[in-house]
Amino acid sequence: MRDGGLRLSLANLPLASARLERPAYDPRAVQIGVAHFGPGAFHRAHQAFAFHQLLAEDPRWAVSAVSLRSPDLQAALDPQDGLYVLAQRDAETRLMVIASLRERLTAPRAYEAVVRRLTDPGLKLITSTVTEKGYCLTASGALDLERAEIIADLACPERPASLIGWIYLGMKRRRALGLAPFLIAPCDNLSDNGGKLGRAVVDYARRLDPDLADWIGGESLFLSTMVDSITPATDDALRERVASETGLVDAWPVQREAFVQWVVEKSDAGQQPDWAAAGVQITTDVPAFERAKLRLLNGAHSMLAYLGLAMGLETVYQACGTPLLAAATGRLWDEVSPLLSAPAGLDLAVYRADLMNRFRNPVIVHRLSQIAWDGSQKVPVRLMASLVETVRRGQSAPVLALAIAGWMLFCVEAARRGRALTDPLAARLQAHGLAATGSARDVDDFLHDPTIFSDEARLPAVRDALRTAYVDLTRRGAAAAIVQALSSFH
Ligand code: CS2
Repeated sequence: MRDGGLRLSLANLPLASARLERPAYDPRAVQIGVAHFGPGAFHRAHQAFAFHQLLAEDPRWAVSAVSLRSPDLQAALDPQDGLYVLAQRDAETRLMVIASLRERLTAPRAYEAVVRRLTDPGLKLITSTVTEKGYCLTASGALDLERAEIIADLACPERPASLIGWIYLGMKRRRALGLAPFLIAPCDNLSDNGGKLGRAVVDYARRLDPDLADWIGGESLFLSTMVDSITPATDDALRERVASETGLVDAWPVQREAFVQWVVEKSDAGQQPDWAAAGVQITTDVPAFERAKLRLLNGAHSMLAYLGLAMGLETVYQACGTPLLAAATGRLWDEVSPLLSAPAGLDLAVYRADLMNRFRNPVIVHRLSQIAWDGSQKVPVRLMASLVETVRRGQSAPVLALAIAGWMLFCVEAARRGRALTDPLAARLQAHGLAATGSARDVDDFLHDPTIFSDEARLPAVRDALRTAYVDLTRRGAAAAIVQALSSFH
């Protein structure tokens, strides 16, 4: 960060250049109606922006940003009165100051403040971006009772560490106070995210307070949502640009593409905002939107990450500018498309064309290494689910198989080179990697790990497709293996 510059804050906002778009509401005159768990860059570029738009119409929907672990957000934004700059990057860049995060809390050192927030009668909604691993689920989708956070939370439910533990505690306290429950709208890249989180919370509550579990389970409190906007990590270039173009220093601005979509399940439960004023689409068919996004966008992202990194590339833009990977992306979409039914209003052919344009946005520097994180949580839902369904239809999907094999080889290479993996199952993946010999047996080792894959991934036809892809990849390298996969489609 620049030293000595004027810091972004409510008091300094009038001093910013005209380039900075100001909020259309008075940040001092709004009330908190939402608690968001996991306020990383994605939340701040996406849902916090939606609530920022909504606040111009209705002051009851400001956000309390609750970090489950890291104090970094609070340290960066408290001196800025919660303000930060969102750079919307396309042919033209818009710089907007977002003022919806009216409170920042770091849960481990602010238990009482978080409880107070969750039991505030004005609090109506919880949203979350805790990534796939934050749901603490086993490979088959049940609450993972062996996860360290869940073990700790069950032992000490008044001092939770997980989102699940916090929802339970908030519900318990609200019920005791005779307050209505809040709604919960999780915003992670998982199909049926509302259903999954709801079942995990009820399962957790069942072990502590069966009566409360029935109460939570009996209401329709969990809304599934689909969220989408490509959000590269913040870098110094962005900080510099914000400072030089606005005249104010922001310790932690965020950036995203112009495209932004939030689809929320239609429901009459609880008190909900005027979603349309927040730019949100309401539908009875969230699963169809989620499937299309997860399998096409995120599936292609993960393929580009593992195969692109193997080819020495660094960004999605570079990868899609490489004819072989662009062709593999189109082929992966051909493999996946028959498994999808388009939700009303979504034309899959147009969606695919739009996706390719988004991937080719030259001003978005989206690092493949960022996408490669947490593969054990992403690969099963983005890629393996499609491969299993294709195989069950008696068809083949060589590019999907190559993408999954690409992840396995990525883990093996990391272990061999002593490179740390960013993944909640890093230790297990490293063990698989160190045991690898470069033969088809490596695939079996990954496949048979029940913490990563469920039974269906162990179908013989899935295993055979992965063995072929993996051996090809290790022997001939990514480029030749892609050529081979492209030539063997159906
Ligand atoms: C990406 C997503 O990092 C990743 O795994 O695939 O973050 C992706 O950019 C978003 O889901 C887009 O909405």
